[in-house]
Amino acid sequence: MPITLDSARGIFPKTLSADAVPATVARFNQLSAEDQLAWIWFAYLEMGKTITIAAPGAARMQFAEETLKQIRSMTFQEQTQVMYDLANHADTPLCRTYGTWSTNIKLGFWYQLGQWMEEGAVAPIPAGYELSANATAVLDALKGLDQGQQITALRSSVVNMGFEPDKSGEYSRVAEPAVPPQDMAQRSKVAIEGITNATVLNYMDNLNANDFDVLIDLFAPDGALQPPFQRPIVGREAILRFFREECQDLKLLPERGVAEPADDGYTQVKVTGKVQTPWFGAAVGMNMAWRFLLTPDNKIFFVAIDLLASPKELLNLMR
Ligand code: 45D
Repeated sequence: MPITLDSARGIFPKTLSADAVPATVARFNQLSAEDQLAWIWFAYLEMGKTITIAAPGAARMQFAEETLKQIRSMTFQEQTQVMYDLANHADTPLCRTYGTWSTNIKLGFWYQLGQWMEEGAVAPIPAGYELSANATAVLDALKGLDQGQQITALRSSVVNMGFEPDKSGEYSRVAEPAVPPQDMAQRSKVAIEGITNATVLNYMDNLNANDFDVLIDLFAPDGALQPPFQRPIVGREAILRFFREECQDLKLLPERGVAEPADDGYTQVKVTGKVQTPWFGAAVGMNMAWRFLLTPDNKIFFVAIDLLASPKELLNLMR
């Protein structure tokens, strides 16, 4: 059978990803806007008991600054309306602006609003507020997940807010500036038990060094990358943009893997290990798998990144 993107997506089918995350997000999406906002607030408080979010850098925040200033100068009632609009995906100028922002700018925006809500500068969730039975059930589901899964669910609730840019017609995306790649002298190299494939090792090292121009050369021209719970991003140009906009300062800590021949001279490689996000640093290690399909000349035809169902999955390298 010739290798296609669809067949590539099915390599290492025994990999168990954290289905509880999309399940929780789907339940969250069914809640009313009021319930959604309160739910995020309680989830955020719950999370804050064990881990702290890192404050976003100034470079990241400059893009949200105008909007944040505008919100801060509003009455509590207006502020609440803005938050409802965001949760309702309303078609307002502010929701359109929000829709143009990259994930990290959206997270930084809410980080700031959260701080202001705690300080009382922005309309808080009223003291003694009681979550609806529905929202409580979804919150309980979230509490049952591991931390890596919790932050993934929380992130997607933030990313999905605002007016969908696809519906805005022409729009320009707004992302923080790309950081320069890490200095050669400061780079470290990963070691992966069971893996000597240079492409896989270079993938990890260049992503860790924010060296996206070198990283993208590891991909075949029609190569694809599939982030957790998303459809594949296809082609070098789109993947490079994704790396620059969403993948700065990640820390990949691969641990072990297997490499096996596949059809047509291709090689399939599965690696498992941890990933840390700059938002939480070493406090949250997400259990991840990378499933690579490499061409005969050792270029990445496909790589899927999966959030794993449990730490036990770190040891599952079976086909
Ligand atoms: O609505 O190899 C309030 C790829 C209340 C690339 C609030 C990758 C009201 C290739 C609390 C104020 C990227 C795929 C809201 C690897 C309200 C590759 C605020 C993987 C919203 C390995 C809420 C990378 C707030 C991965 C402030 C897996 C919420 C990265 C903040 C994963 C939530 C990163 C935050 C994750 C969540 C980051 C900061 C899951 C961050 C999550």
